[in-house]
Amino acid sequence: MVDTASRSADAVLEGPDDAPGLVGAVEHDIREDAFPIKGWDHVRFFVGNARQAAHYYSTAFGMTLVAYRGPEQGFREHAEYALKSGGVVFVLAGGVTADAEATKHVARHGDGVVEVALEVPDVDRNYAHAIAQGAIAVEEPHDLTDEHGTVRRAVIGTYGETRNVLVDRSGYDGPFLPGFVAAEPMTAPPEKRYFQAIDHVVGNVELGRMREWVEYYERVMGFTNIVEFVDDAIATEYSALMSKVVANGTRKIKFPINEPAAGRKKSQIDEYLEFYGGPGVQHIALATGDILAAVDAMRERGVEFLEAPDAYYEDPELRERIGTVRVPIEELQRRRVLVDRDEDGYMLQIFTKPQQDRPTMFYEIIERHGSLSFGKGNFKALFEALEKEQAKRGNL
Ligand code: TYF
Ligand code: FE
Repeated sequence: MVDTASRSADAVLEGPDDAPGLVGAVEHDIREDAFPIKGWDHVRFFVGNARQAAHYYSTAFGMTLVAYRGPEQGFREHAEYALKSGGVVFVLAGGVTADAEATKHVARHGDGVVEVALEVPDVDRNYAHAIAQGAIAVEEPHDLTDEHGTVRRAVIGTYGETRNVLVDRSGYDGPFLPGFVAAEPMTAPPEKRYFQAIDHVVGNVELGRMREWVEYYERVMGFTNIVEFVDDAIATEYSALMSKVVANGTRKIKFPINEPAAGRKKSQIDEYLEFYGGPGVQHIALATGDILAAVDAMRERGVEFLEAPDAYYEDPELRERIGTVRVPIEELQRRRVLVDRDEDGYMLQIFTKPQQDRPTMFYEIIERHGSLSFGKGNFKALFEALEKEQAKRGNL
């Protein structure tokens, strides 16, 4: 297939995708780690109609189709579309047959994340360490090869039916993974990408099981618990949840894990677990250098965001807590962008509404300025906005 697609995509996507400040990364030598990770590789979704989903991520999220594999390449079960925005790579896989893996997964869960893939220097070493530490074995290390080279890959299990894939792509120079062919963008890529890196990927797990999954990542991947939100932080009179964040040494890879907690109302996490049919990925936070432009462009293209009330912006306590940020508060208010500050700096964030028919997965857009915050100062306003939507669905 022609090369112009990957060339035009690269032109749009050039520039630093992994500036450490973008995702709150810190100086750290991964050679010291028992489970070294270079960064996020990609996120793979099973969806009901991959062609149409790829079009939505192209038009509404400003992503660019770079690669494809399906029946035409001899993969009879699935049609898979790989899209990029800077360093963010999503793979949307849809079932072509009634008994395809994706078809069955979608019947149970609706559209959702099945694989969170991490790039590692040595798949065999990471896999061996993980298994020795009690990781759930899914696929042993193996090679994927085509005319562009070889990718080494292994898979371990995590919460629900979600998996962590380990990838070493140092021996490969093709459009995405062996078996994929380069593809033309579906629609003209935007002049400026809306986001360029994954900041964190959040999992929802059953009541009482958060600690277990936090310990899993501590043991298997050598992660450390960097933040936690216990009942008093989140389980106010509002929808209750508990959350702990584990991260690798560079802080590039951050996995918050939520569980429901008893509150006055049905937890947003319970709603997710009910409609997804078990644990899974709740949200992906996408880092941007310009959240105002991103939100404007995405709204214009039909993406719906949660709306913080005017009271949030007019609260003198907020202005006191936040101090000066790069734009007047009115600019944030106009777009319903939230802001939080900690001892290291500040961050701007906003959340989409669920992005599929079921009230399950959604996205966060985040612009960090020194802070490694997860938006604790915004929980009250955020969860009130979230519950307004939950109530509209009759699930509160
Ligand atoms: O990732 C986080 O922890 C924050 C906080 O429904 C959060 O973004 C937690 C739950 C939720 C929305 C945001
Ligand atoms: Fe988040």
